[in-house]
Amino acid sequence: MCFILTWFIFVKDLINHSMKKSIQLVTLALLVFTSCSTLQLSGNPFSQLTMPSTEILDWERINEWQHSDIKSENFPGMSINKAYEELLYDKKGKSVVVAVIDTGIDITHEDLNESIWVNEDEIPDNGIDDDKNGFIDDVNGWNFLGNSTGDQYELIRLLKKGTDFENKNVAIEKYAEMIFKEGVKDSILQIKKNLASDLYFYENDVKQSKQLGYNARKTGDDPDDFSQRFYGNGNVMPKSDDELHGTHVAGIIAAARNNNLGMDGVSSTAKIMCLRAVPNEGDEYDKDIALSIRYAADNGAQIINMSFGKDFSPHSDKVREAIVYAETKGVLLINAAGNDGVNIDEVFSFPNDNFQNEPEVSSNLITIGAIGPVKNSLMIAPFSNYGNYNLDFFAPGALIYAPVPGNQYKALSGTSMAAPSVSGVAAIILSYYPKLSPKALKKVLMESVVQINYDIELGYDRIKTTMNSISKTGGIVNVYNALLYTSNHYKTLINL
Ligand SMILES: [Ca+2]
Ligand SMILES: [Ca+2]
Ligand SMILES: [Ca+2]
Ligand SMILES: [Ca+2]
Repeated sequence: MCFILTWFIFVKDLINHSMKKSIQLVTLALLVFTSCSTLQLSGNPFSQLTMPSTEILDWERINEWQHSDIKSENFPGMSINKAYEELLYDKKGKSVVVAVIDTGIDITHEDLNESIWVNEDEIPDNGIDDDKNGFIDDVNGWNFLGNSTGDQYELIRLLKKGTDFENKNVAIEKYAEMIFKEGVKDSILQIKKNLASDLYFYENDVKQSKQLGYNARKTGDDPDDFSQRFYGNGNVMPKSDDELHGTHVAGIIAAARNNNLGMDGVSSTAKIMCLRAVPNEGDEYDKDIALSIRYAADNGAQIINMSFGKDFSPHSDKVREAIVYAETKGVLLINAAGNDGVNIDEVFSFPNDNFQNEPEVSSNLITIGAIGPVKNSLMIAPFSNYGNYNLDFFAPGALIYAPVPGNQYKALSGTSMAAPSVSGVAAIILSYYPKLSPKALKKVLMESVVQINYDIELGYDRIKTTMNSISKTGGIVNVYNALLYTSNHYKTLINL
């Protein structure tokens, strides 16, 4: 399921909160120099925000807020522009391949087409697997969904199979809630009676997906048979007008910077490998996700963005095996925490790097929550999931303006937007320090967050808490700090 929301939910909160104006801090000019081999940088990291701000939200600059400097500007941005201007202005970075596992991506978009990964060893549209990787005409990635658009939720697929599973009662309740909204009275009773058969006929595609007998999969494979690996096709474009999620996510990472079009992506060197595996409606299949991770790892991706998730995952072990495999190939995975406003240490969300709070199976997955454009107690987006064990840190993910198909742009909110913010930051670090392992890169991002050391209000009920209690690091990603941290600790990091 795509982690996306309509943006006005968040705006409502901002408007209701009174904010006063105060004085802006002044940015310090910093000295930058290079050495012969590894890039050495110097500057002053900014490690914590100790006081909430009372500044008024600057709506004029809202479309670029995620790039602003958390120390000197009015937004809790990732200090992207500051890093480019003060640390990287005369340095050329290497290109970094970032795989985006998502819905289709508009690779022809005016602000994105220069940033799409190209499989140089594959001749397009000749019906031949030129690079012999098992995928025919995979020029920009792969489409594991074939021609299908939406699909069912995993809980419906599980109930449909009639199999007994651990969370069956929870699944029944959720399904009952869903179809109750569609007008099915006594929905729990109905489901219990009719688990293996359809409740009644649904008319359109979206509603059909709630029918137990419906099968949206059009790829001809068995989604539970992981030995069937080559299905789908090489066309990674969106299949319907409302399939905009993947383009937005890719744009946040890699839309062309400073080209007077749309907006700036976080990374100027990222190349997007497109993996269409997340249905526009309903839940992704574990098999498509595991195979997408393996495709990315086998075909040169260094980072994988995963802006999706679900509550039920019948083959979560296979996905974790793929995550472990990706680590052996040097790949870092950035995972969105989800938009249910829940504690994911209690309500488990998939994919994840552990099973029910057991130790992590790998050191290459980071789970991200969303913040909005305010430096005060309401900075955690109210929809964002959280968790002291399972959520690593936060990143800008509300009111993020980015490309959508057809040369258009839109402001969207969700942890789906926070994850690619971090993928872009990771791409910047790798672009200048390409030898870092995923474990080292994760350490860099975790250690260099800006910590929030004042009380925050969590969720729509505004429960008073601290960033430390709701995440592992208690902070927000920051590329300026991360670059300096890498430069200062390189000798240790390179051995991780
Ligand atoms: Ca191929
Ligand atoms: Ca070919
Ligand atoms: Ca642009
Ligand atoms: Ca974890």
